[in-house]
Amino acid sequence: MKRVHLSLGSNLGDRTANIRKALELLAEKGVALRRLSSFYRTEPVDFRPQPWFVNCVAEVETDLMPLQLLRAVKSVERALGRRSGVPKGPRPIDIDILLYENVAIRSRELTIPHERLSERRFVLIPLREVEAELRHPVTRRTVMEMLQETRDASQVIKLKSE
Ligand code: PH2
Ligand code: MG
Ligand code: MG
Repeated sequence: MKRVHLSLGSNLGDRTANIRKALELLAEKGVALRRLSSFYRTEPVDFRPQPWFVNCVAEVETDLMPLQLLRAVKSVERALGRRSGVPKGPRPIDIDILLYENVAIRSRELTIPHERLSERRFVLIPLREVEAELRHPVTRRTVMEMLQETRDASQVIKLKSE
């Protein structure tokens, strides 16, 4: 089994329900949930004029190889109504592969670790909750160090747990 960290986000429809449904559908495809961060209300970054997101980070285990995992992720996004629209614009679900063991991959289809991992508070804050001591496989920075060094100042607000 490989240990993987995923970032999940939604800013259309019932945002927390979309994320929970995505985790259920991933489990059906052999991507088993091990740990889940709190849910956070997060200010949009990159493309600002859109609704706030709900974001979280999941630690999962899978036997799928990286490109198989990417296909599973894309099929779950489609099942939840994801359509190609404005790049970085509103979406019912976005599932990004942040880390896959200590693997570093750079191909046309997939880059692991995720290219913007160290720049996004909406990723680093939930990731810190799940695995504070984790190190970026390429830069060797811990999550805490990346969080201290990021220039992102967008708001990330913990939701009350249900
Ligand atoms: N995803 C994006 C672009 N901007 N902003 C927040 N707060 N959360 C996201 O998940 C997000 C974003 C593109 O994937
Ligand atoms: Mg994304
Ligand atoms: Mg994505």
